[in-house]
Amino acid sequence: VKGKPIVVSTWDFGVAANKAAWEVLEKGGRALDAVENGVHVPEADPKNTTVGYGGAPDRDGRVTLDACIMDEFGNCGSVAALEHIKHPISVARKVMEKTPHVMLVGDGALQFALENGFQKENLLTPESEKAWKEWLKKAEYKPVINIENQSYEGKPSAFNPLQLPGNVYNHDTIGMVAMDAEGNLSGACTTSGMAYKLHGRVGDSPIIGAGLYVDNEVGAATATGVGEEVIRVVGSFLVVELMRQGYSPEAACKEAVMRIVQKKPAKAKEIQIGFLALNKKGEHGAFCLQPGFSYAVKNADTEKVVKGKFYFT
Ligand code: SD4
Repeated sequence: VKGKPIVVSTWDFGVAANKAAWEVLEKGGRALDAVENGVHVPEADPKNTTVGYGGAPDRDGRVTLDACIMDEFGNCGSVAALEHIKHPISVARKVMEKTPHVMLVGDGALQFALENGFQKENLLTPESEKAWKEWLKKAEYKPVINIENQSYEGKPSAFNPLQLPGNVYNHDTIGMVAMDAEGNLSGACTTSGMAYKLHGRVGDSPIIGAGLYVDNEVGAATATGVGEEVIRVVGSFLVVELMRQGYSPEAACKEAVMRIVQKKPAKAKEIQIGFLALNKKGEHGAFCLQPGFSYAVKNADTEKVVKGKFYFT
């Protein structure tokens, strides 16, 4: 089945990322190349403090990145707790293509990246270092949920030229899923993780099935928000399996959110999680716990930001 190319990605910073993905898709390129190209944008943006370069560090001041990628054949690659490399998504792709493994972590992932020609860089920007030092003054020596979101609330977004009025400007992981002109699906997910997390903490984003899942027969899904709760329900895999059973993308995302609410009702009230899905027909949808989640859509006819529906009002 030939498809009409489309790319969707989490949050309003997805607009710029989608543009880069679209450059590949509109030329008839592969969805895999599109999503890699797309998420490079927030990874390289120092103003984006939740992905790649400029990402908030862990509590010890180290920027540790998580990313994964998955293609239409079910191939996948992932890196977790990777330091010093600006584009973890491309290291994840190399793990997928050049090794018999799916996942490399920490020092091993860095060693592999350096052997494959990636440059070692300092990813801690002066701004992110300053914010971390500010946090250290009170230093609640535990991860703070979505602290990165608080600094954005109510402020105009630096990322989104298509701002939604009344939106809450929170951002975290970028998850992107796309369909190319061949009708094939791929996805990518990349993040600096929870701000001021314990050193060594890994979220959902690099975990295949949790932060991202692609099944070329059915659809693709990705997640954003507090990774621990997404891992617990293997969220993105769940969304794709629900689409297989006939759920629309939005209904599948809603059901996955409900699973989290049912399992941890008290916890669910305090956190944000959003799922975003795309099916084989090119239909997309999202659902999240709290207001404030948005996602960006681009195809030949449209470029827009859509507000995610949410459970808690
Ligand atoms: C994670 N889903 O690591 C990512 C992003 C995040 O608060 O920091 N959420 O859990």
